[in-house]
Amino acid sequence: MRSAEVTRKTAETEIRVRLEVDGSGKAQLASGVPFLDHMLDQVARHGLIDLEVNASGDLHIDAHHTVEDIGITFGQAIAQAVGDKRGICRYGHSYVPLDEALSRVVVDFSGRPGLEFHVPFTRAVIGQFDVDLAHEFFQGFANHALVTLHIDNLRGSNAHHQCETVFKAFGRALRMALQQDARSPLAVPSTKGVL
Ligand SMILES: [Mn+2]
Repeated sequence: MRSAEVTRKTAETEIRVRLEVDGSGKAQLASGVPFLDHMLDQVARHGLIDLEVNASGDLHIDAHHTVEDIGITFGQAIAQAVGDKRGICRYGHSYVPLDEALSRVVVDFSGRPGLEFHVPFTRAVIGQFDVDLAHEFFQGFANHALVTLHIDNLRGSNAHHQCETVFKAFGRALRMALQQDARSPLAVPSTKGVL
């Protein structure tokens, strides 16, 4: 069972993430940020990850700390669930459209944190959600899952669609990268022997 449970508490937020990598896409989400719940639901569904997120954060200030810290905690949980990365495919990529919008996400479980985030949002907010926070989520994730992550929105005029295609493609890319490689079930996929 590739699963993990991580609780992370700071003066700003308390986050609990439980996940099962080889799940069926069930999600129980209570981040306190409804649009983020909608995005995490996409990651679970399209990544086929069972995902529970509970958060209480300093939303009276804004959603910044909560969204960033959920990215961090989700990244820690993925790293814990995946362990030494033996037998995983390592690389994953996906293109996802939603009407006029198209995004591409490429991930490498390289052991090194890195984020390239190129999403020219056409609006500053989606509902109540500050679009800057999408970057914060993925930066937190990349830093703590220790992945190289390239995120590009290639096209799109509706900011909700732009954001949703990014999260869906992220889920799909995770699924591909974390899949067990049937041809190489015991090897760490690196000539270094370690990831
Ligand atoms: Mn939507």
